[in-house]
Amino acid sequence: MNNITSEMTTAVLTGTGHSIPPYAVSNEELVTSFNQYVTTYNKEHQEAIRRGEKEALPESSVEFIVKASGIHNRYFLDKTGILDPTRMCPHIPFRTPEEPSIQAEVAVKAAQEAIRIAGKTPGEFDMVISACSTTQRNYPAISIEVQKILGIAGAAFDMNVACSSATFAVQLAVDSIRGGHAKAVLVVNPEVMGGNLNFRDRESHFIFGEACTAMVIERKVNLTAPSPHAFLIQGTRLLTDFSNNIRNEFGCLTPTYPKDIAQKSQFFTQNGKKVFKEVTPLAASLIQNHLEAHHLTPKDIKRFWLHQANLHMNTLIIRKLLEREGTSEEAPIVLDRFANTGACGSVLAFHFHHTDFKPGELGLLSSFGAGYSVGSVILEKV
Ligand code: CO8
Repeated sequence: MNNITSEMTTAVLTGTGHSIPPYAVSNEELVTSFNQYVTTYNKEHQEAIRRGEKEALPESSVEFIVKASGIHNRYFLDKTGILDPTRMCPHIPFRTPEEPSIQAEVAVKAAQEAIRIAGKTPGEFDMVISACSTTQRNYPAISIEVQKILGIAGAAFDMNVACSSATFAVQLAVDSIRGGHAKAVLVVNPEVMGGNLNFRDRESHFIFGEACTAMVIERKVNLTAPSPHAFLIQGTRLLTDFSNNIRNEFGCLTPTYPKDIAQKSQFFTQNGKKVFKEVTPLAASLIQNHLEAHHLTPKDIKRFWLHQANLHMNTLIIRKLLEREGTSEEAPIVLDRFANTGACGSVLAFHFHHTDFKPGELGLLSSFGAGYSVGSVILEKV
């Protein structure tokens, strides 16, 4: 392959962007609201609890949340509804089809930053992928709405591989460029989670926060000037392994379910301990195998931008890969501020921690989550 042909089929990440919703919610605020709900519930059911017909609900605690997850804070589109112990669900006013949807709106904000950083204009793109865990509606695709708002030609589609959606979308974008189907791809990850979270569930009420990230992936031949943000995508690897340990039942058959099941089906549920035990080795071995396939070792990697679900998971993955403790420069953490932002986690870690790379240095973006699913992307600074 001559140089020009290879540059036309080589994919480069040239810009990332983000948008964070306006309302910060601290552990203290979440726990106060949760514990008010618990007090009211236990009071209302005190007779049944005394008779042993119902179990008293235990309180949540800030200390537990920090110790078990490393999370201190998260952001949501609304906090009054979430923190109201009689509601515990965000207030998000319904929008008519004539108005931009919430997911498209947050995606456009993140996309505009990524497009600016990449030094491009919307007219230069020919593909949009919206990749995330949450879906505001089934169709028309959010990506097509984003495409319309930004004025992008070509094709757009949505995909969902839960928390791994961003890395899976990177592989699709790279393959589209390699196959000649696209010249420049915009990937957006509009995670709007408030409606799927059960804020009355002690095990999961603290886990998630909302965010949107965006990535510009384009042909290397498009690169005209050196940029602190441009990284060659050396390789991608994906893995899935079916598990019910993280599940959201909501879908087109929900109206046919018995009422109590239909009601519960909207919520995220997980067996956190099992997920922790099973996904940690899965992610570490996929990364290790991916690097080996590229004749690399973890020691060749300057930085791992890992999925941001749990601080201890990331610590263990890095210890397994490097055979020693990692530093915050080797594996930056953003979940303390943003919590688990689904598909956005590893992209946020990249977005805030990549401008110190020198040409030739390597980094690795990895996400893992429901499915189970794991993705790995090797990036080389150009
Ligand atoms: N406050 C106080 N105590 C608590 C609380 C609480 N809030 N919650 C649990 N406890 C207690 C338990 O009752 C238990 O008590 P005991 O020992 O007396 O039985 C004790 O604390 C320990 O509980 P756990 O075993 O559950 O605690 P862990 O140490 O396992 O920590 C975590 C729980 C933090 C959830 C941890 O297991 C974890 O982070 N696991 C990995 C989770 C993960 O990575 N999930 C991936 C999800 S991302 C994805 O792909 C899905 C995307 C979908 C997004 C859409 C969202 C809407």
